[in-house]
Order: sequence, then structure tokens, then C-alpha cells
Amino acid sequence: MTLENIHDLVCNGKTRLVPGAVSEALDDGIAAADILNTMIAAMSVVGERFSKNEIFVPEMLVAAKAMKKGVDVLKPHLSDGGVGRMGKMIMGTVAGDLHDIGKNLVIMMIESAGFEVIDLGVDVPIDRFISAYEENPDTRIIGCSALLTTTMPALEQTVAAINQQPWRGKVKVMVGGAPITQEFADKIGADAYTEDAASAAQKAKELVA
Ligand code: B1M
Repeated sequence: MTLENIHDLVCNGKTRLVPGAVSEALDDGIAAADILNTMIAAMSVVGERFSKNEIFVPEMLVAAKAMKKGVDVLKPHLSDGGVGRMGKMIMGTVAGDLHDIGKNLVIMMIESAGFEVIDLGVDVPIDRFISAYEENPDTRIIGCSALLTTTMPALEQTVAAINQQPWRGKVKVMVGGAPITQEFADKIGADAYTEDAASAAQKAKELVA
């Protein structure tokens, strides 16, 4: 099994074949991180094809499902155990946004870094971020993803609402997602921004150090 095969299987949404292909690649000694990066690159190709109207939402969805199945196989190979020793982190994709592959990868890496993650899922209303913290006041970081330019305002409103809470000083707020930049993160009053899942895990460790 080659990385090229995996790339094509994800691009073409071969949900049934991807898990076996990923297992085979692992058995062949290909590094889990290389397989993950290959699948991320495949999703970029899917996005480009969608932009050019070569494929439509159903194809994009099936490719996303294929990637998820592959990530499920990779997960034990990317995690180093010890979940929870760094404290709790709340994660969710903001209101109106249904993209969760990136968020799930960030969760996987953050868990690998030793955090216990409370995953609020996608399309998370502002109040849910707030109530999740109030239910878990020992949370050290709240992470919010936004993957669409049209949900950047929801990210801004979510961070603004968190910033008004009396407990704001006790928790760090981290943001990310393809359209987000450091400049935007600074503008909306987040404590941290990172570009990808690996740097998110590194940043989370720094934030609680
Ligand atoms: Co959507 N979609 N989508 N989509 N989709 C994009 C994002 C798009 C760029 C495609 C394109 O046009 N080229 C485009 C957005 C354009 C824009 O914003 N202006 C788009 C669109 C338009 C849409 C719809 C509006 C399409 C429609 O219905 N007409 C619709 C919106 C639905 C909604 O959310 N309300 C839609 C729907 C969907 C599907 C449901 C079909 C599916 C999502 C399935 C799922 O997630 N379960 C889907 C997919 C798969 C994509 C693409 C192809 C892939 C997204 C992805 O998973 N990337 C995407 C094109 C692309 O990204 N190239 C696209 C891989 C992932 C690993 O990267 O999500 O960036 P990413 O996450 C990274 C970083 O951003 C970062 O780390 C992650 C891992 O390295 N990160 C963080 C993320 N969160 C972080 C948090 C942090 C730190 C870092 O701290 C807390």
C-alpha cells in the first residue's frame, strides 16, 4: 500500500476501502503522521475540485467520511496515552458550522498531549460553550474552530461572550480553522491561534505551563 493509493481512495470517497488501506500502510511501516498528512492533502484536493464545480457536496461528504474512517484506524498510533494529566479542554465548532474533521484532528493531538477533551461537537451555540465551562470549572482551555468565512462572525461572538464571563481570567481561549489568522484571533480577543493540529497541541501545553 502506498501513500498515493490512500490519497486517491480518500479523494474518491472509498469509505469501505480506506480503513484497510491505512492498516496495510501501517503494517508496511509507513509512519502514522505521514498517512495523516496524506489524508489532509487529499481533503485539500477535494476542496479544490469543489471550488471548480468538478464535484458537489455529496462527494465532499463521502470523502470526509472516508477520511474519518482512516483517522479512526490511525488514532491509537498517534496517541501517547496519559489522557487527562494536563487538565481539561473544551472544544467545539462554532454555531452554523458543520465541519468537524479539523476539530477532531485537533482533539486527537490535544489528547495525545495529555489533555482530557470535552467535545461539544459541531454547530455549537455560544451558550453551550459557556454552560460547558460552568459544568467543568476546572477547564483550562476553551477551543473554538471555524472553517467557513461565513462563520467567522460566530467565532467572534463566541469569544466576545466568553470574554464577558466573570471566570474569564481562569481559562485560556484558543481559536483555529482554515480562514482564521493570528490577526483575526488578536482582533477578537482570543489568547491563542494555531494553524494546524500539531501546533495546537504544542500551544495548549504552553498555555497551561
Ligand atoms: Co465544506 N467548505 N462546506 N464541507 N469543506 C470548505 C471549508 C471550503 C473551503 C470548500 C471550497 O469551497 N473550496 C468551503 C468554504 C469557503 C469559505 O469559507 N468561503 C466550504 C463550503 C462552501 C461548504 C458549504 C457551504 C457547501 C454547501 O453546502 N454549498 C457547506 C457548509 C456547511 C456548514 O458548515 N454549514 C459545506 C459542507 C461540507 C461537508 C458537510 C460536505 C464536508 C464536511 C464534513 C465534516 O467535516 N464532517 C465539507 C468538507 C469536507 C470540506 C473540505 C473539502 C474539507 C474540510 C476539511 O476537513 N479539511 C473544505 C475544503 C478544504 O478545506 N480544503 C471545505 C481538512 C482538515 C484537516 O483541515 O478543517 O482546516 P481544517 O482543520 C485544520 C486547521 O484548520 C486547524 O487544524 C486542523 C488540522 O490540521 N484547526 C485548528 C481547525 N480547528 C482548529 C482549532 C484550533 C487550532 C487549529 O484551536 C482551537
